[in-house]
Amino acid sequence: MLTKVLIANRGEIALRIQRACRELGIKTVAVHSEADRNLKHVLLADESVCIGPAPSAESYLQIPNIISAAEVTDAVAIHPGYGFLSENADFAERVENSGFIFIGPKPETIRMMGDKITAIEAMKASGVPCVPGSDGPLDDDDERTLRLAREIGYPVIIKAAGGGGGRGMRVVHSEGSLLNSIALTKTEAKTAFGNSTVYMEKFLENPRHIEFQVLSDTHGNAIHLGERDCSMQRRHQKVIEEAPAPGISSKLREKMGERCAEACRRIGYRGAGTFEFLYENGEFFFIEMNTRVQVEHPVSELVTGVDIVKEQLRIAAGKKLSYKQKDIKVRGHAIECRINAEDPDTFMPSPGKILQLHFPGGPGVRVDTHLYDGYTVPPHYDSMIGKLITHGENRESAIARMRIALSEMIIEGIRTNIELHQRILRDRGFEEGGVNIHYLEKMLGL
Ligand code: MV4
Repeated sequence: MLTKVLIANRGEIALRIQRACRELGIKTVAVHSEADRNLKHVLLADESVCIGPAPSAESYLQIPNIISAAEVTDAVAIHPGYGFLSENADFAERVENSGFIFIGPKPETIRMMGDKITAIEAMKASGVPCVPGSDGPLDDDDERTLRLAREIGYPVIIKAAGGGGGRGMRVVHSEGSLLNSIALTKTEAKTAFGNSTVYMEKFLENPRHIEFQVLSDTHGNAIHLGERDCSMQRRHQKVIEEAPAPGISSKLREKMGERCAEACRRIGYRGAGTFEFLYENGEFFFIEMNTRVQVEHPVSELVTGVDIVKEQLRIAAGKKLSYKQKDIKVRGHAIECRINAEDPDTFMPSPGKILQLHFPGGPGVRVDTHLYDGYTVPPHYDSMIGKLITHGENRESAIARMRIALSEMIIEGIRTNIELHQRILRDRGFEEGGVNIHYLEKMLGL
């Protein structure tokens, strides 16, 4: 096994990674900014190194500082968590060139998935269904572009190859605005991503966002852990996720999951990954692949019993996956509520000192958080301060447990979105299950 892992992240995921390391007997190095000296995982780490001032750009995004910290502490591997440098191919490359193991895919795989056009190409070639579209970049031949859009059928969506996660896209409803919209998207893409390449897809009007979790080792083995429904979102920020996705048959799950796993084998994927799909009228359409562990990984862990972070560490150590596909059964239902330090009305971040804290418990309740009594949530980072996850024999039971858990939870001193979760958990549409990506924004009157 790995001897010492540097955790290049903060907050709940850093703590989650530290716990997985401890279970496997791996020593941990915490790196932190000047504002994060009191993070729970920093206080608990075997060693810790300050890597810069509070702003992420000067600390958690400083590649040389992180690699130096690995050097001085004799870490053998670096876990990037999610966000920050987790999907930065140059970081992965510099980690490997410095003699450390990057806990994630090969740099060239991250690069391939970072370019949405090459990602779609690879998936199409591997038999993963994709959205009807331009099958590559749009060129300067306006007649060809107009013809293409007519064939696909309006509305279409123009997306930046370097975008993703909702950045760099524009919906076009009719031919009159197509060329101008493409020009605008290209200009924005050049500024935002340094790459003006754009592509076109059929715009799906009312899809659900469903994603498949995969694990792939360095011995040619790849499995899937079923899917998660992440449709309950606001402004591209997921609010609630669940597994399995309501209404997806086990037959369709196995078919789609196997296609994702097969794609992993074909491209020599390494580690944990997520295939993002839009799901509409009973059909799946691949849109993007994420090459990191995701915030919502716990719902897949609760329904399969697989510890995804431990598998990441084992894969990075060159071990084979602990499971074959036949060992993976989706049991019951899990729901995750993302707890944010934010104003319930304006959604503005609400950092500050935690004056009173009480977490729920009982059967099927999991709390992934770095909060503790007296901790001060700094203003410099993402407002997510934890995740409340429940598991039950079925969806109704997971919902019942979540309602109770939310009612037990006390976070005083800062404002949180707990009331928003209580509202959603009482909502009829949510209760029925299978809402689309626009549901929450409509419910909030946005
Ligand atoms: C789409 C789409 C409809 N049709 N692509 C937004 C985030 C990025 N990952 C892709 N996104 C979308 N791509 C086609 N062809 C609608 C969205 C979209 C969306 C997707 C998932 C979750 C939330 C979303 C919110 C708005 C738009």
